[in-house]
Amino acid sequence: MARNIVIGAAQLGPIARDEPRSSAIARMIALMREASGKGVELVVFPELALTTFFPRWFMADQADIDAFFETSMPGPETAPLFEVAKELGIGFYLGYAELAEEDGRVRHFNASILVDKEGKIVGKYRKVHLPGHREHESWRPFQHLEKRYFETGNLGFPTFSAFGGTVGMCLCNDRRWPETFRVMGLQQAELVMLGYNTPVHYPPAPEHDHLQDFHNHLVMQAGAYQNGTWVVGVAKAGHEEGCDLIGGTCIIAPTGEIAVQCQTLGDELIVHTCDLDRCREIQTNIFDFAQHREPDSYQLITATKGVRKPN
Ligand code: CDT
Repeated sequence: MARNIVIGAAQLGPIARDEPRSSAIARMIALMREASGKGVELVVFPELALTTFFPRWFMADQADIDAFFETSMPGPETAPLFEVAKELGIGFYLGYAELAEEDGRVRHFNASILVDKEGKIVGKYRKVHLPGHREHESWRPFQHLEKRYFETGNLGFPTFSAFGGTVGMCLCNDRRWPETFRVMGLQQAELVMLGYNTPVHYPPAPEHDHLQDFHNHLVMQAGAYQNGTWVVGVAKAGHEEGCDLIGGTCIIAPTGEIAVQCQTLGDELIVHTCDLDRCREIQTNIFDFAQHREPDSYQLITATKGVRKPN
């Protein structure tokens, strides 16, 4: 018997620096209504979906930075997204910049939430792998200041029981690290959702620019197959404030095959019926962890951050 869930991957085109959250949310609501008409139960939106990708600018004034963050979720501006989702009986994944008061201080995270069909937050994730740099680097055509504006996520990679299965989340650069998927795989993930903002141009190694789409799918397909899980990767795409972002939003089966993929670099919804029971095809065979993993031989993975000298 199948354990089907109809999933929508809702790619967003560019969001301008001066585009208000109300506009981005109206675009997301339009995609959500389209998804509802197609029987979707869960919609996945991109990373930092409420604003432009602000780490591309150096900002000295903390107030200017904080203007891109949410202090509550839902807040006054995001409430309509929750209300429409509840009205339609659709769950969603949303990436956003989170400003939290924790341990007696203000914290900044690149976060995502999972919201159930009743509009209740049932899962939260804070980005672990923050790419880019900390200081202003004037030689770059645009900055990538995630290391400056965010703290490393402090929630690990949890999985949650939701939507009739076991689901996990990550964000953008996390997808490039096999550890991300494996930690969730070890918690029986059947679906991993992730949003991304990936520039076509990578200033430190421009000779790889033509490989951005390839690397995007390569890592997500590998993560899906090696852990026998569905992966839904959703882009903020297109020409945003002078910077080209890749598209390639897709839904990947536990076999590593792309089931469906966006065709544009704008707002676009793709839909697929994902049978969570298909995870067993991989998880009880080639990647039956209990039978075939050899963790004693992997200790270096958690024992060191960088490389060590060869023997
Ligand atoms: N948002 C994000 O993590 N983007 C990075 C860009 C490359 S590193 C500067 C990514 O891994 O796609």
